[in-house]
This record gives sequence, C-alpha cells and structure tokens, in this order.
Amino acid sequence: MSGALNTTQVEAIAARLDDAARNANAVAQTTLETPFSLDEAYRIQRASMARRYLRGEQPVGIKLGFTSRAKMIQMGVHALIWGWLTDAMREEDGGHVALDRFIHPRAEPEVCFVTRRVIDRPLTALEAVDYLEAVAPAVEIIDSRYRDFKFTLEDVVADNCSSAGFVVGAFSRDFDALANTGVQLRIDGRPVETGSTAAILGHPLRALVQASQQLHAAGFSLPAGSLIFAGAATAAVALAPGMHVSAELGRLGRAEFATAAAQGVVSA
Ligand code: OOG
Ligand code: MG
Repeated sequence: MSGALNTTQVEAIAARLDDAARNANAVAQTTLETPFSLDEAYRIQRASMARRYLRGEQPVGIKLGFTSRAKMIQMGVHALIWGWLTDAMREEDGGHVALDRFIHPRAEPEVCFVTRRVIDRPLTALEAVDYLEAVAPAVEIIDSRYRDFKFTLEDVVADNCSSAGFVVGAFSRDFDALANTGVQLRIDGRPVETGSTAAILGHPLRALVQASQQLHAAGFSLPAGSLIFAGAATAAVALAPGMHVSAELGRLGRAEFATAAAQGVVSA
C-alpha cells in the first residue's frame, strides 16, 4: 500500500463520492487510481458523512456489512465493515420509494435493532440484549456509488458501505426469535432470496457486539435510540420500477415497500 493520504486527498475523495451519491451518478473505483488502507477508508467515510451533516442530514444509527457468507460471496468481500445511516435514507414502511435518487439500487432483508442505552464501550454477547429497546424486520436499499457495483473492501468502506435507503417494520421485544428465524426477500410476493437469522454471525446479537467493538475502536459512542442494522442474511436483489418488495422474518414480522412505476409510462 502506498503512503498515507493527506487531508486534501481524503477530502477530495469524500467529495467525489458524496457528489456521486447526491447526483446519482456512478464513479470509477477510487482505489484503482489512489490505493489507500482500511483506516484511511474510514477517514474518507467520516469526511463524506461530515458533508451530509453540513447539509442538515442527521445520523440515526449504523449498519454492519458482510456479516453473512451469502453477502461475502455475492460481493467478493470477506471482512466485516460498518457505515452510517441517516434520517434522509429512511423510507416509510408500506410506502412508495422513488428510484430516481439511486444509481443501481438493490434490496436486502435486514434485522434492525433500536438501542436503549448509550453504547460507549465494547459489549459482551451476554450484556448485548440489555442495551436493546426492540428489534424489527427491515429492508435495506444499498446503492454503490461505483460503476457496476464493483469495489474492494477499502472502496466500499470509503463509500459509507453503499448505504442509501431503508425501511423498518414494526418493533417488538421478541429477542428469542432472533436465534434462528427464516428470512425471505420477496419480490411481488415471490421469494427470491431465503436464509436464516442464524446466518448473521451465527446469531444477530453478535452483530451488536461487533458494532460496539467497531465503534469503540473508531472512537465513537452511539446514543440511546439509535438504529443498528445487523447485516443481510441473504444476497441483495436489483430493484426495478413497479416492484413490491418485502422482507419476511417469521415471528418478527415484515417490512415492505413498492418502487414507483417507470417514468414516462403514460396510462390510458
Ligand atoms: C455493501 C453493504 C453490505 C450488508 O448487509 O452486508 C451490507 C454492499 O453490499 O454493497 O449492507
Ligand atoms: Mg445491509
């Protein structure tokens, strides 16, 4: 790996990725031109988030990536990563999602936690559940800012882990259902991806442990009431206009949305 990036380089890459997200315009993979380390990727991620916060976006939590084999295999990336979720990414459960703000969006089923205590240190598996207010089924909409959805580990971290949108279903305190519940992603009612919550690090509560470790290592604390997405248990599926998309998580319930119809289609 080449020498460390200076602040100007970090800011320039962050600006390029932030512009790509805002304009829904894909860019070339950053590391092809400028190789950088994983630590530097998180510096770029932080700088790109700072740009969003300056525009008034608010952080609402974090998401983990590549916590299941299915996701690692689909994307060819084999290490756990994390990024930020903001209020601007949230879409209404059961609502319509316009696709024009995305480049090449994909949907994946998620487990969403909401925390009830500040997380400011690494948690053990035993104490993790005490930090949770509730759990909900969710759909994440990921949208890489890189052409062809292709990236290295460092690229995707710099790009805030493809975070772009999400829908959260009804919350419950059914934490017992987390251990091994069937997960389906359905398009127009048809199951297109199936898995189990056990595919998420063996148990989704481990995602909370990992999140606390990652945050601590990065010097962040997460306020009570934050969302934590555990990472998809299945591969993601490309979105197109006029789809009904749902994540079905057995006893935990479902989260769903419809994508807006194709533009320029005039009905009689
Ligand atoms: C990166 C985001 C990964 C997950 O749940 O594993 C992720 C990507 O696949 O583009 O959100
Ligand atoms: Mg995800």
